[in-house]
This record gives sequence, structure tokens and C-alpha cells, in this order.
Amino acid sequence: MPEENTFIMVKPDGVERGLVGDVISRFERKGLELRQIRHLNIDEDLARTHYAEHVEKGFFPELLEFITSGPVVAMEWAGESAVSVARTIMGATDPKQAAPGTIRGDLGLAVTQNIVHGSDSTESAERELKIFFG
Ligand code: D4T
Repeated sequence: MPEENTFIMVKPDGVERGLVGDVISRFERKGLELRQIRHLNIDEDLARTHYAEHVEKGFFPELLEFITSGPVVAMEWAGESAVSVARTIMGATDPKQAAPGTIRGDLGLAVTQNIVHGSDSTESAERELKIFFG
């Protein structure tokens, strides 16, 4: 199985609620390796770049307001099939549907405030890692 790198971000709700350590711990215990980490505020330009595929969607204004509302923690994680493994650990986009045992299933209720972002493909990971880490 190929070693992959993926982009994971604790969103403003997760940082505000003090869940950064819990999120990191779940990825570490799974066996993924933390390669880079950065605490930052996302401005509108960065939000539009990161969420380029969503800018025309009806939910984008709410997503924009939320993602720029406070600091986030951006990370690069590496390991075997890291992209799909990380998505499994995160759970479904809508925390109400996310399985117990996943980050969103255990810790969230709202689809906008869904705690964590993770790349959905190796191509997205490469794009997103470049945006946040150059
Ligand atoms: P991210 O990108 O944050 O990891 O989420 P997903 O990959 O799991 O889900 P997504 O791209 O479909 O959605 C991106 C982002 O938009 C928020 N969102 C989504 C929202 O606020 N309202 C909605 O109706 C949907 C579908 C949540 C995640």
C-alpha cells in the first residue's frame, strides 16, 4: 500500500472547544505520523482558495463566515493510505449521520461546525498542502 500525505485541519469550532489534542491523539493512535502543524487565522481570500469547489454553493456564505471566525490548526499527516484512513477517522460530513467512534460522530452535531477537515483525494491533498504549507 502506498505511503500518502494528507491535509487535516481542526476548524474554528474544534479549536474553540479545546478539541485539538483529542483530534491529534486519534490520528496518532491510528498510526499516522504528524509531519507539519500550523496555527493560523483563515482570511476570506484563503477561504475562497481552499473551498474553491464550494464558492458557488448556497451554503458558502455560512461556511465562509464560520471558517474565518477564529483560528484553525492546519496539519500534514503521513502514512499508508493516509487520505482514506483519515476520512474514516473523521466520519461523515454531517455529524448527525457520522458513526460513533469517529471524530464527527463522537463530538459534533452541526454540518457547518463539523470540527475537522480532511482531503478527499491525493490530488486534493497535494493542492491543499501547497496552499497551507507552500
Ligand atoms: P470538509 O471539506 O470540511 O472536510 O468536508 P467534507 O469534504 O466532508 O464535505 P464537503 O466537501 O461536502 O463540504 C465542505 C464543507 O462545507 C460544509 N458544509 C457542507 C456546510 O456548511 N453545509 C452543507 O450543506 C454541506 C454539504 C461542511 C464541510
